[in-house]
Amino acid sequence: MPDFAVAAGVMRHFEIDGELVSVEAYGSGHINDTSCAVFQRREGLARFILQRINTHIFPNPEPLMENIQRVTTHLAALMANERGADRRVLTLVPARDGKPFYRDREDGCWRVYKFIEGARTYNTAANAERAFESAKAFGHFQKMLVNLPGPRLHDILPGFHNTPRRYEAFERVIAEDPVGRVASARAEIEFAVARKSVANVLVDADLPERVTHNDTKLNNVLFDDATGEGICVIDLDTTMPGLALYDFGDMVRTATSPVDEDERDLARVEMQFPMFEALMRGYLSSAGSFLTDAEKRHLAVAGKLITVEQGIRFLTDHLAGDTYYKVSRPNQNLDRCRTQFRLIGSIEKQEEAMEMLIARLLDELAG
Ligand code: ADP
Ligand code: GN1
Ligand code: MG
Repeated sequence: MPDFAVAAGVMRHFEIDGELVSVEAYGSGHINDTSCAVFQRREGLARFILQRINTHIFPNPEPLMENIQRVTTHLAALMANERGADRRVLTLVPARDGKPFYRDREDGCWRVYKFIEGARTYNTAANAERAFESAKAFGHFQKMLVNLPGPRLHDILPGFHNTPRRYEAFERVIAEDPVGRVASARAEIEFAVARKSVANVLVDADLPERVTHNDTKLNNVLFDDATGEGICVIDLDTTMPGLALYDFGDMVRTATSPVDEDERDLARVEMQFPMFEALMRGYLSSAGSFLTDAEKRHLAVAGKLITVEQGIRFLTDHLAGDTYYKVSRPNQNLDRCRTQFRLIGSIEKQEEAMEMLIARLLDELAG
């Protein structure tokens, strides 16, 4: 988190009147540094989200911010007449030079969003209604972007959800073993290698390219405190061309397990079937109208596939010496990998039931 003086120096470059009174670390993301900045203005206190973009992972903020600007402007226009429209889409605060971000003298890149009040994120779903709401919100987000006027969005991280390429990176790090951790992760490596055949399922399926979010963790939806509605999809860094099913898959990965991603008590990790059903119903309620038959046919495999991909990403980072995801304790990436693999085991036991449910819900939809 930036200290107060640094934050004040940065915030001066944004179109905000008033005086910064406090700044504190916010959220639990693995990539960017997020803070909440409070301003004293004539009308009273006002909060803002200040983010330092991780330029190690996103070295090119211009195209990234151009994507976010185009997407948020499009969504705001489509929802302009809805109740509480300004809480349903992120609003960037421009820098004083008119750009959507500010670059400091050390090449740090910063952006500011209006704070959406009266809403919060959750790391775990707690109940089926929340799972339903999250999937409905992400499906709605995809639906509203089906007709995003051209040109194609920038491909911010090429191959981001190309699972076979993730396997290649995984195999490279095993061969190099840069920090000597391979020997102590044999069981996890074996588990991952045994699931390699699933990696190609979506890339080989000839599915339509869409504008997708690509980081549809449960905690990237803001839920209204009063109604529980999933009101706003946030964390738009990876919104770019992609496959709808990776988004659905990541909902299954993050909303069906009752525990945090780095839980050490693996007995607590499971794919909770009622949550899966709620996700399917929520997603189909908003995305059912535009998904093609080929996409619908692959809904069942998406959760397992993305959980395999995420598991090997965490394992790759552990073997590489924790260079990508933020860690706050030793072996955290290994723990994160283990929860993913445990979840896969639980999905594998329920695959048939998942397929049957999907067939039933698709029949209902076709009605
Ligand atoms: P990260 O990439 O680190 O996950 P996010 O963009 O998801 O960053 O933001 C981190 C946290 O900040 C979110 O989980 C959410 O709680 C909060 N947050 C982000 N944007 C807003 C906003 N506009 N209004 C209110 N809270 C927000
Ligand atoms: C990262 O920023 P955050 O925490 O929402 C990652 C996602 C992973 C996720 C796993 C740009 O997302 O791809 O699924 O961690 N984002 C990037 O928790 O790599
Ligand atoms: Mg996030």
